[in-house]
Amino acid sequence: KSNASVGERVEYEIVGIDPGAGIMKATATAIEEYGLEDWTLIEGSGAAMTAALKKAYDKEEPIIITGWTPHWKFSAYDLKYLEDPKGVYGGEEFIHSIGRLGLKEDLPGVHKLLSQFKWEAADMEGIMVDIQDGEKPEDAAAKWIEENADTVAKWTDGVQEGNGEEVTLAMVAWDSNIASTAVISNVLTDLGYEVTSRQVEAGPMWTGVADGSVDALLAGWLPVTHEDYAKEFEGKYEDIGISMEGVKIGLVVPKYMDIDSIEDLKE
Ligand code: PBE
Repeated sequence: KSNASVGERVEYEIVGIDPGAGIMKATATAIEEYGLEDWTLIEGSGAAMTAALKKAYDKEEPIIITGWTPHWKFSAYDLKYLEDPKGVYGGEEFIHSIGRLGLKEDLPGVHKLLSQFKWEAADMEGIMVDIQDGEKPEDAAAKWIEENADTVAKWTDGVQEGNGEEVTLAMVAWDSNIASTAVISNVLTDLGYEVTSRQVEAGPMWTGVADGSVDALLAGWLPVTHEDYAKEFEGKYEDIGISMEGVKIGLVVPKYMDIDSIEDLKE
């Protein structure tokens, strides 16, 4: 068994997430570019992926997942990205706040807040860890806001308060997006807005902003992850600004696996 290839040991499966995620599209491209025709990308969800990761990790079994940073899994487990010499997953990614057209005119306070919303991977990861440890997203967000009043004061600087105006944020149940949406919802609520977060799939998240049925999304990962969505809806949304730099997507494995590169999946 020890002579078995990585492919044999994981049954030629890469554990993916929801089919609309950019990382799924990138992984389909990786399978093509690296000649991994024998491999299957399994569709599921972020929660199913982390459950599979926990199960394998606890038994020190091999597993390959579609992973991204920031994410609590890197705090909970010793993991590594597989090198991607062909650059299929891009390099440094950025998280953009994307608003519907007309948001600035209709809800200038919300627009200004999003244009000033900027934080670090460690901030988001701390909230993700608390949620993973069992805290409700709104409680973890409230705690973070309390402990980071200076940062939040920069976001809200000069922001017009609300008077019960409704704001709808579209989000996908990615742990990272749950954290960011909880924080911004909390800040907007404190400012006097009436916030609804609408959980959808990635495609509908972008569609909702583009057709104006939701006000904004906080998980616009660019330039690579959501490139297709950004192109498809070009001109139908406003890129309000970058909330986080230095984020990343790729194939992730436990450090105890003796492979380092996506090329090692091909034998
Ligand atoms: N993610 C988290 C998303 C963007 C945010 C990396 C899973 C995606 O792949 O589309």
